Amino acid sequence: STPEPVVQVLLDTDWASGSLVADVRRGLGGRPLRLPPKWLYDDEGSRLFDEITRLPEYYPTEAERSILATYAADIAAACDATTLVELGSGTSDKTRLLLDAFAEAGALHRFVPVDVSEQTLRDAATMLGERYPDTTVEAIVGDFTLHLGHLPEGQRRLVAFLGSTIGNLYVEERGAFLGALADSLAPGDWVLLGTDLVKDADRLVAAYHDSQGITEAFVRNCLVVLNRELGADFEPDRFDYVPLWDAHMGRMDLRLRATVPQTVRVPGAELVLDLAAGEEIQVEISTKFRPAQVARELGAAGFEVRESWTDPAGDFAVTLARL
Ligand code: AVJ
Repeated sequence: STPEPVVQVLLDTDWASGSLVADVRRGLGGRPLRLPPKWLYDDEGSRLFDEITRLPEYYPTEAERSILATYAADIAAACDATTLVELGSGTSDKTRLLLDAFAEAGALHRFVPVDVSEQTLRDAATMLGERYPDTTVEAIVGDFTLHLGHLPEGQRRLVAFLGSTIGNLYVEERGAFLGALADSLAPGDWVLLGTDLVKDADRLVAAYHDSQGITEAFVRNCLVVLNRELGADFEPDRFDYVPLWDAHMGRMDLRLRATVPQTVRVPGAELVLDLAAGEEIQVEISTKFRPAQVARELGAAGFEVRESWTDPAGDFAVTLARL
């Protein structure tokens, strides 16, 4: 029988005691009002996100999957990694395409999925341990913005960061993240980065304003999280969902706009929020990249692009770079 996967827990199990309070104080304590997107992913948020990935309007998931399905063998052949780390691995769904290719090539010894959701991670780790008996699974329950220093040492590492999750970071956060990643790796280690690409505004807006209202429910859920975790009294019905394409910044900008003037109490963060009608809370940005920009941002952190693959429509890119 396969050994139980090793799961290292670096995250506080009590959400509210962690960085949520600090994030809310910082984000809602002044103007502009904003919340970091990581708080969208409680159990309900993760479930809604999973639904989003199956929406006809939401093209990125399928585009990235098709790239990995077509080029996983090329990726495995292009790099000499023996450890695959996946940041924000979730269900490790698309990763199986990579793991299959590496299994074929025969060099991979270890898979290290990193995710904030402990249950999702445990389930994925058990499933992968059974499916890839020759690969040691060492899962880490952690936050990729905080715990890069805990990546396993030794062996040649490939760090996969897929799904265009990097696009949820502001440009200065991306710089800090890639810099910290480079610091935690050694020369010769690899990164595999998934990035959504700039395209027609109509398609971009449709991808974040689906006809079934799933994305709207996903974004609105952050208010429910604050109510539950911090005892806040947000009334989600008093906000409109506003998805904007910001062509100048090259990003989707997902906001909640107060429809009426209101006072919201957030006791867990010792905060009282007076909102005028029309005031907006920015909940998530989703940056859309140009290939040259991906290379530039990787390059600024010391990574050199080896190869980049796109789907036939050119909607999405997967880029392999070496430190
Ligand atoms: C996969 C986390 C990058 O920005 O497209 C989807 C999140 N938000 N619909 C994205 C998301 C609304 C998604 N990420």
